[in-house]
Amino acid sequence: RFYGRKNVAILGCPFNGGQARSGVETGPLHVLEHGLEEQLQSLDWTITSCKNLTFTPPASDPDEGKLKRPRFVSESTHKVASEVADIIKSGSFPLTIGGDHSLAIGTVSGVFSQFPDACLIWIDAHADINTPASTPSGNIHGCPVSFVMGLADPCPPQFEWVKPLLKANKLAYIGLRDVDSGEREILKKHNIAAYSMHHVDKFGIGKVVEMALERVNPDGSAPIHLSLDIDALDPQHAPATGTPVRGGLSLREACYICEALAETGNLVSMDIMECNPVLGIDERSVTSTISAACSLVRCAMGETLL
Ligand code: NNH
Ligand code: MN
Ligand code: MN
Ligand code: MN
Repeated sequence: RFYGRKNVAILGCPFNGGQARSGVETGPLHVLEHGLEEQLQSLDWTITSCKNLTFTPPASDPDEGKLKRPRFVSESTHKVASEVADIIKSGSFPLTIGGDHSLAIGTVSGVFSQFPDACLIWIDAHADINTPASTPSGNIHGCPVSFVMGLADPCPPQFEWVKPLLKANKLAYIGLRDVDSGEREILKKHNIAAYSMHHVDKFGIGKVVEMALERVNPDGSAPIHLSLDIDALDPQHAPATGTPVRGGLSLREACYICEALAETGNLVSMDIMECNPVLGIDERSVTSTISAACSLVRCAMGETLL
């Protein structure tokens, strides 16, 4: 397939405008300082580019209804969308390092503009499918999925560039355990494949991944975009993140998901989001979070145990 060449373009996105806690913008630097480029090279990837985008907040950015910093998020994610699309056009695998998860408005838009039949696997404690009406916080990192599905009705004027490229039957979640009531209704209404920690406990991670792929990619041929929020992991493995929720995926369960997606041979793009090194209580908690993020990327990009 297309990715037989194993070219990767790393896109560092030091962006924090989708939520209120500063520090998440330093995530990309920490992940790269941990040696991710060398690690990918030892897995036989050629790094075709490694760049950090710069995001400058607009001088004026009034709330749009409940939504906070709508212009900053829109302009930043628009830029990410065009970078991701360009990377794919150039024949590389976009690996996007956040930054907060609102960035996925950009990554999903970019991927689906090039692979209209793609599916999306969203690994997170949260569903991030709030609409401008349902968001309890106004933080856009809790809304990206609703934006790329076109559920925001009316679409906030700042986000008119976002096309509804993602269909409900092309989306599956794993790891959910903190879902808002409005989000729960949306998941039900659109019959979205959503596997919570309850399902992971009940069926085991192997079966859950199999069921998720069967739902979104029944014939096994669709390109896959993986969007991974580090808070999907239990805080004991990834404490340095803005909204930790106990009772999460073990490091091995999360690695397994990534390995299983790599095994399909259809993974075309990946996000690793929401590492916030500033929120680590000590050096060790920062290092464990960053090293977990690097492990997950390596597993998704072909690292095997034997
Ligand atoms: N659901 C909450 C909200 O919309 C929290 C979202 N926070 C996240 N999502 N970290 O991954 O504000
Ligand atoms: Mn550092
Ligand atoms: Mn989350
Ligand atoms: Mn998220």
